[in-house]
Amino acid sequence: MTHHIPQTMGQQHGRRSWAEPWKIKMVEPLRMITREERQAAAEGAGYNTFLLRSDDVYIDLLTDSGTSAMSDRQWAGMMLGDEAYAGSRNFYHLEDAIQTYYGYRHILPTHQGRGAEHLISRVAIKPGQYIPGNMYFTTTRLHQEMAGGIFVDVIIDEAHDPESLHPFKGNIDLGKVEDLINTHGAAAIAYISLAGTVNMAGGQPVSMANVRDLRALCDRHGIKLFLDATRMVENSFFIQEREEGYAGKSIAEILREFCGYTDGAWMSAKKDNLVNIGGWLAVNDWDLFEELRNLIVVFEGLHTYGGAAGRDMEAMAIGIVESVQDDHARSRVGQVRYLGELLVEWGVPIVQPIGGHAIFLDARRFYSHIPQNQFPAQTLAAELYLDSGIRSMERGIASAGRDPHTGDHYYPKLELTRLTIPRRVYTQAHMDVTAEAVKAVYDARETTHGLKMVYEPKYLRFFQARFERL
Ligand code: P61
Repeated sequence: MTHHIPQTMGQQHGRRSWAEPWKIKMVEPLRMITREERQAAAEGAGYNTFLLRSDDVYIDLLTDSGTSAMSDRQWAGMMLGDEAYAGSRNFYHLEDAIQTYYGYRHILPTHQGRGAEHLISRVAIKPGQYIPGNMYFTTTRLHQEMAGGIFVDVIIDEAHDPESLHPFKGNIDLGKVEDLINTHGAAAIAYISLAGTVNMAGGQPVSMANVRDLRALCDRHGIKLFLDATRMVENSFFIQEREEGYAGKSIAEILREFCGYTDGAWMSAKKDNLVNIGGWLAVNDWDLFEELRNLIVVFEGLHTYGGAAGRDMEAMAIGIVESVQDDHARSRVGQVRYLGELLVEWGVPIVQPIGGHAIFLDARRFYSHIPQNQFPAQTLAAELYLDSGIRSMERGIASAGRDPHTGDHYYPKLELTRLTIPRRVYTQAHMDVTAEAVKAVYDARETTHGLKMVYEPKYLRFFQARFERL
């Protein structure tokens, strides 16, 4: 027998290892149920991972939204909640953190990201106007459509190709925006909707050069540029790593510069900002702010709490400061990358380059024998759960929904299953278990059949749809 010398993660990559910049103070036990119980749970959930009880899940990679572990500082901050109806001190802490790290002037807290999307869509879109954006996001596009707007995808073509290795696959194709302006006129554009690390494309970043060029284009035509800042910290990490001139700048400096090219932002604080619930909306223009500040009292709450408790605003303010630390960002994206590199090494098809918050399995290549209208990505999420109790999320035809004008399915080029890594929650061993489970499902791919949808809700159907096995 040859003697095998074990290697650390760092040694496998020819470098020194790094570790998470925290240690664990409190744990939550996990439970694994039997294969028979998982079969019953999957059937009961209509093969939709959103309908599973979390008690029936072993490793939960459904989402990185609201699933982060808070720090001891954040929990201490929760005890300092000032639950006054008006003018809570925690609001001013949050306002200060957003002004300092994101750089926007006027801030409104919301209950979560879609609360902010609702308000900005209502105020900034006139019925019939176009909203060019770097790939759709489910809630973002729905609020734009419900405000009477027409979303137009202007992301670069490479974003729709899971095998393209373009380093900034979240970039907007300025030519596509110019074409839209030439056809309809600048007045027909409500604003440009730019997202950092584009979720549906696989967590792909936008370069600083791209946002700078967009700013210039917007200035030439008098169009506003709004940012979905949900995962902008992770986007800033990729700029630091990949873009010339940024290796020596901190994540905080990069974030601030990037936001500085935009007119405002909405945020799901449940991601980068390391809280379990919350969001915010921020703009620089006073008149726009006045309108938003008035509307928020109708839908969210008074402008100094929006949809949040004082304690939650405090946790957000502290989370913002923690999130922009370079070692946090590196270990966060590094853990995602660790899982992805194992899968790439084993020949499992995933979206590349590996993104910031999740591994996206390419269900089209994974199940090349299952046609898109038999929901290959939904099938893969169900199979992974049945194999190992790991919960993932469909990001393909079910998520894309239907065109509101024709009623037909949207047929997205990307048919993906997302393994989303919560921040500061799981260990490297959980990533190993996950990688091996994906490999087992991949090895059994040829005998797997697709699904049919048997119940379809009207809005955001993927959340509550039910399926049966074919
Ligand atoms: C997620 F299946 N994301 O990724 P809210 N912008 C962006 C998001 O990623 C985002 C929101 C706005 C979730 C939760 C979720 O189809 C789904 O705080 C880039 O969730 O309201 C949320 O922020 C909305 C899961 C949302 C979904 C929609 O898991």
